[in-house]
Amino acid sequence: MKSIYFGKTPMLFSIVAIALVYSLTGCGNNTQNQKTEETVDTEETSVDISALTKIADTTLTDKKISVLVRDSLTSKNETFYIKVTDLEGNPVTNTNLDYNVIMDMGMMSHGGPYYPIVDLGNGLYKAEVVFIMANMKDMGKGWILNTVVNKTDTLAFLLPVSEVKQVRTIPVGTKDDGRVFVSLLLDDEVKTGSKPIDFTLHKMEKEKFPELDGYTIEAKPFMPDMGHGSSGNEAATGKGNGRYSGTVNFSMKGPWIVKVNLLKNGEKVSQEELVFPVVVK
Ligand SMILES: [Cu+2]
Repeated sequence: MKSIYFGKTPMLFSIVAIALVYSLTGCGNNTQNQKTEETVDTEETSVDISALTKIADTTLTDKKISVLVRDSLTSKNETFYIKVTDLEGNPVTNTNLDYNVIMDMGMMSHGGPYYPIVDLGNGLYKAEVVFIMANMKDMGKGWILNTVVNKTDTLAFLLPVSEVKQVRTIPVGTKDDGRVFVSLLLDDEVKTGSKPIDFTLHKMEKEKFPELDGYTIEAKPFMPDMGHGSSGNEAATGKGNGRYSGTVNFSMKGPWIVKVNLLKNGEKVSQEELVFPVVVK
């Protein structure tokens, strides 16, 4: 059930149970008995569940599936969480959970890049999706998260994905891979100093968006108002699975941009330089 649905009828999949749950605000609906005190360790950081906001939930006969986000979902590379509990709210750990995403734009539908689900234990699962655009008013249902429970039940959640404040995902043409989505994983505001800078790359291949390795990502901070850059920057190199990590140095407070180019064998292979704004506090 990993298919991505194109065409006018994206919801024509075999469904035992469908629930469309939508909440316009971060306050969530039916947020009773959410005792979320526990902390789950993942490979990179621990997830503080109490800091997450429930944006949607639905109930199957014997379990409840909730979608949790850190703040809200915007048009960029986003990590969010899916929680499985019994009807009393206790974690259910033996679920086979999978997911895919599709954007229903009314006249057409398309997918987007997404990473395989990660079982964090204790009924909590991590999903990571690059929302390559925001939901558009009066144009279809917008982004739909299909969660597949035990390979049989598909639950469709409407995801409220709004326009990102500072652009973090930009498509660019490349020499070898056609259109590539470059996603910067950096907050809108960061502190001064040297820090890691992470990217993901995905290309388009028919209806899919595979992870893209084999590049070096040059990331150069620049302060347009003052006409200077900084020293101590290191290009982002591949870590596998389309993930890249480098170092940038924001040497003073104020508005910066990060100028990004894709390189192969030291040669620039992206059609244009990408510009990501960052506010340094
Ligand atoms: Cu779209």
